[in-house]
Amino acid sequence: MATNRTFTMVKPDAFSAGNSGAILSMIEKAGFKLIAMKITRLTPQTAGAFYEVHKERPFYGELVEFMSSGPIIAAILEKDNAVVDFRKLIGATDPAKADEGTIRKLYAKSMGANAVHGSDSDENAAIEGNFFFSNLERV
Ligand code: 3AN
Repeated sequence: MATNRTFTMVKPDAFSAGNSGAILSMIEKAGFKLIAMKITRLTPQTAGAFYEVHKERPFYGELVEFMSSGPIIAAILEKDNAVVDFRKLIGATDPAKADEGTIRKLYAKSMGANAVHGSDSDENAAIEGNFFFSNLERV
């Protein structure tokens, strides 16, 4: 059964371009409620740990370097069918393949600098939310 929570990040490219507010607005207008949120900055070590599942992928080094290159916003979101609906809202990993009206179509620059993260499963949503937030930091 699908849980009702997912985890997202506004990535360094979107944060530094000043697109955080517009992206969070799209997320809220799509019906997602903010359960936890913070501005933070990953180090190469913490970014490496977060993306541990991609360790064997050829782009791992580039991904870790990019995700630790500047501030991000991390957030837990709530909505029925959150994981699947959020993946639809953000669009394909490659912005060139993202549907019109999706966050990545509007704000992503490339496969790496693709504006936002969205959990790919309920299990990962819980792991990723717990990576950033304690129980005291969420409603
Ligand atoms: P998604 O974020 O859409 O779930 P994944 O899980 O395939 O995509 O990849 C995780 C992250 O790794 C992506 N958000 C993207 O930033 C980065 N990434 C994926 N493929 C590439 C690639 N070919 N080159 C550079 N970065 C990539």
